Amino acid sequence: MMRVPGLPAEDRCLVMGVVNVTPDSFSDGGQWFDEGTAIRRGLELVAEGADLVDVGGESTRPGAARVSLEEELARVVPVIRALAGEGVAVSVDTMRAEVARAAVEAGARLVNDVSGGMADPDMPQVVAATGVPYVVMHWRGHSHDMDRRALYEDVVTEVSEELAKRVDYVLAEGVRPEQVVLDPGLGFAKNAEHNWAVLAGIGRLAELGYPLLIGASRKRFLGRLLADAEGRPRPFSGSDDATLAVTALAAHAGAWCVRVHEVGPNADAVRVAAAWKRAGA
Ligand code: PMM
Repeated sequence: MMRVPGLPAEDRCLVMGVVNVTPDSFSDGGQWFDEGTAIRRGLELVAEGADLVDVGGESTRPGAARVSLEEELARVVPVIRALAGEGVAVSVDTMRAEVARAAVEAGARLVNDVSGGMADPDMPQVVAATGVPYVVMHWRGHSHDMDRRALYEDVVTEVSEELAKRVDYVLAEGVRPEQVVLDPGLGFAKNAEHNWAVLAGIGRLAELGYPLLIGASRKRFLGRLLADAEGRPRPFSGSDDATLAVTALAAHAGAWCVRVHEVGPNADAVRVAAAWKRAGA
């Protein structure tokens, strides 16, 4: 497995547990909004086997409006400080350079930027200065209108080319190659068909030469796959077993990390995938 400096080094895909400190995230909206609850949830995820805990204060659910900088800082910084103080490897899910800087000061060990440095032009330089790993996700615009940007001739080729351009850009801004982690951004300007193609194309995306993070957990395309006889999508909470299947397959295909809401079963799945791979090596 690829090693990323400053983060747990295991011979298997890592598991990143999600703590959304937001009132409106699409999959666990509002559940962990209170600061104390968010901290307890983070610790619970670690006890269940999370290698990293991803703390976010801005919802990226399709159609979501943005929160103010002040509000985002107030939501995430105390939670990050508390979890980092307990020795947890925390990542901050933010598109804002100011939030990334404050989060790293509070103890965050990774910056997870769903915009891949596109939303805030200061982000790559701030990340370069902190030296922490940086998740550059494939993104074509803010959530309020991302669905209309879901247009591709060949989604794997285009995501790969666009990610390569983002990498060139962030490296030119001073980020070092060993800081970079790539993420194809399932559900971000991608419909269900695009998401499946991207998952099937993990091997090609890995050819870019950077560790890959995959965030499929509870996303709409899983609910659609599992629709009932009337075509009604399965609710988010009913797609955790499907998430688990994606985790096992993604880990086997070489993903460096999976970002999930229910950590325990996914922590088991990455161990199954690692044993399977080892036996076949
Ligand atoms: N998805 C969401 C939020 N942050 N970060 C990365 N790197 N990759 C993702 O796929 C991703 C992300 C949206 O999901 P949520 O609202 O359930 O957190």
